[in-house]
Amino acid sequence: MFQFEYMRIPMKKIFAALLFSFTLYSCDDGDITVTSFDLEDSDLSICEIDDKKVLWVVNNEDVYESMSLELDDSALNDSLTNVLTLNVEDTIEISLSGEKNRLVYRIYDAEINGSKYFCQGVPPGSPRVLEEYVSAGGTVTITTSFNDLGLNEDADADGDGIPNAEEGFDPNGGNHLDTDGDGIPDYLDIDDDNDNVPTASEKDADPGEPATENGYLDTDEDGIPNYLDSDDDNDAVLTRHEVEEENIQRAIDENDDGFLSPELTAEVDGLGNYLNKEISSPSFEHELQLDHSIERDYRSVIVIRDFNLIRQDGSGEDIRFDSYNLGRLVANGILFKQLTNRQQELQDAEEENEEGTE
Ligand SMILES: [Ca+2]
Ligand SMILES: [Ca+2]
Ligand SMILES: [Ca+2]
Ligand SMILES: [Ca+2]
Repeated sequence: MFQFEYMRIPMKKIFAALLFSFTLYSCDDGDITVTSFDLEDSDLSICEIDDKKVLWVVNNEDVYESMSLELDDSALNDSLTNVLTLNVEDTIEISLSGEKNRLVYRIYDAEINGSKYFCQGVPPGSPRVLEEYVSAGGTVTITTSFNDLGLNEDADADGDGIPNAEEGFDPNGGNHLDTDGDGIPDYLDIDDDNDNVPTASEKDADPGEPATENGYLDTDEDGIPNYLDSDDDNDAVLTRHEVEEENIQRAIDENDDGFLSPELTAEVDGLGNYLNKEISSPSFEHELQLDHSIERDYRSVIVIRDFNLIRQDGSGEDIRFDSYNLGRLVANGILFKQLTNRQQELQDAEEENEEGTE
């Protein structure tokens, strides 16, 4: 709920205040009697125009209204319009003052199309604005977190098809499972056993193929599903050493997740030699690892504190808010770069080398 200051005072006074507001609005021409600001805690949309980000929500149900927040601040992400910040560590605070940062509430005479209205340089002439309130003062706080965490069925931060709950995700943080010890916890690791076959391409068993109790492919039937088994055919040669270096390099260059298909690595009967225990040589020893970058989902919650909404018709109406929860903005599929410990080591060594030769 929004918090008018008078919400905190005794019942009799609330009644008086409600009477007062009824009187206030009943003087209006037309039939507008609703000024509830009941757009709180909404799912927000965003667009960027003239270097300004506009967050907005509209309601076309019983009254045509919108709440929009315009922000122009260097603390916000400047390269992706659909995400406010990638900083999940700190809360961003923006002072809601001046022309550039402001909250605006409007009532219109007809249905409003938010993306047309807020995302074009000049707002269309129709619908017409009947009432407008603009903020004075206040502080916007933006708190951003990952929106792909948790233990529900659908939460799968790395998108490898195995939900966080099955990948040893620790909801309290700090103690996540890391099967291959590469520094990336399983719930963020697209290759959980570090064998260079992405989990997504080695988890599924076709009908008739050996599988674990949970239904995951287990070629060598040792009870460890292929996606957690560094030697899928149990021929004592690691899967990562049964695939040619140049195939791995091509996969990294092209970011082609399906590269370790049996076709590409086939030796016998269309079966990759990493899945064929009869073929335990050659062994292509190398240290290459797949690109472990993933896409992640973010959620920003926007709360505005200590401000007034001032009616723009000169009536002097001025409503005080202690705290207004504007809502949340969800941004999906944002590139999240990550390196395994080994990749980090190699990168550090390379950088040191470059510095040495300068
Ligand atoms: Ca994983
Ligand atoms: Ca793997
Ligand atoms: Ca196995
Ligand atoms: Ca093997």
